[in-house]
Amino acid sequence: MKRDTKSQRLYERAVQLIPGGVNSPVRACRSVGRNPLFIDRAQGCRVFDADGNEFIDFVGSWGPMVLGHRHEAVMAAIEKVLERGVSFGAPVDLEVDMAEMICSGVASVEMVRMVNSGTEAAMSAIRVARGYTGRDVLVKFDGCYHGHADTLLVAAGSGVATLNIAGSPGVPEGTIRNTVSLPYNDIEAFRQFMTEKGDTVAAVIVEPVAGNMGLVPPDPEFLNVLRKETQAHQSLLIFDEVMSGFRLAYGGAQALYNVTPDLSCFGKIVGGGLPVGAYGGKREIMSQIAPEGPVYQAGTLSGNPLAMAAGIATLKELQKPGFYEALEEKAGRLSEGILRIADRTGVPLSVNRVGSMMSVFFTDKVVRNFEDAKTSNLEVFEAYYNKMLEKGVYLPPSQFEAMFVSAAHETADIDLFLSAVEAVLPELV
Ligand code: HOZ
Repeated sequence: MKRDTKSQRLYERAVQLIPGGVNSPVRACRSVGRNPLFIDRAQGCRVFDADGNEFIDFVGSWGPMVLGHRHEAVMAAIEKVLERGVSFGAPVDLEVDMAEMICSGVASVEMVRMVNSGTEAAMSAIRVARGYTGRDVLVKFDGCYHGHADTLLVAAGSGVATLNIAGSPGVPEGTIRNTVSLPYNDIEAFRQFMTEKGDTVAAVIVEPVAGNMGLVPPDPEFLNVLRKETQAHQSLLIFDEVMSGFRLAYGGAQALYNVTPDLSCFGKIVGGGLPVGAYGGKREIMSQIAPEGPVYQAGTLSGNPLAMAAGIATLKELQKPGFYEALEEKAGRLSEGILRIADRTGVPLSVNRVGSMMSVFFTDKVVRNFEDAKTSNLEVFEAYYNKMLEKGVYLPPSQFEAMFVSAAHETADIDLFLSAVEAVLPELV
């Protein structure tokens, strides 16, 4: 790996003008003890930094790049729409096409509203849930991250966990007074809360497969219990599928686990790498949103033709026969390979995986919730991250993030990752 001279010079400029030198905190690499590499370009499953170093990319822009970078169909779709313009602030045919694709792809979604980020999707879904039910209380789960809207910055995962920020200054106590966070996968704690307070609960929001405390799958009955208890108390169940949507199955985690939420949030993949978010669900709920109903939500660039074109092109590729099966085979090869090597080298680690999302935790515990995830040895994770980077493997710079396999990863790329792990793990013991 060549010295990161150009990245360093860019960082020195950036840090003068942008908080932490970055426009989103985790990518600052603070938790892995280094300055960030500036990425110059990407192609397929590879990224190339400002100094010309080449890496196999397992960040995938934090999830959107499920096809890999610069997929020909996505690039062609963007180039074609550029001939028409970039933003009109008016309805565009592509928004209807996107709405039809989401509603036909996800059985629980009868109506959908496009926004510009996962944060907007989650905050809007919560607002319409509160407007529809006339209730205020929101239940979330420790370690889940649903964006940085004030009401959600309670025991959050992702960057809040990565930087070990207790809540967040600037969020008035009154704003989070109605937010309750319970342990993920703790069925009894949830049942007890709903028994006592269920009739005050507007909504329960959950990552059906948690990706923001590292990857943590739902226990077999967890999602079913959320569904039953919310139904019993006329609360709404919101699946935050910003990360899992269209990644774990075309119909999302809700199709994989056969649990039907009232509202769902999407992002990342549905924009094909361009800024996007979406929320949708039952018609009787979504009809509460302005201008059809009184719940207000707006966005100048919502439904932007560029993002719609990139998202539609991406979803069309996901519809092709065998797409998810091929992804599953490659991701399974990776997770099983890592475990085999760990067994041989005696490094205490556990791997959680659902489909093409996974995390390596440096703990001997099975990681079922945020407290388990926090038992991971963060010093070992830091050493693992930096040694893998030296070997040409670009990982999420945080124990509390998931890594992603894309369709652009070939078996050879998976085996290069495993060769790097084979070399690196013994150095961590
Ligand atoms: N929400 C992103 C991952 N879950 C964080 C990306 C960043 O902060 O760079």
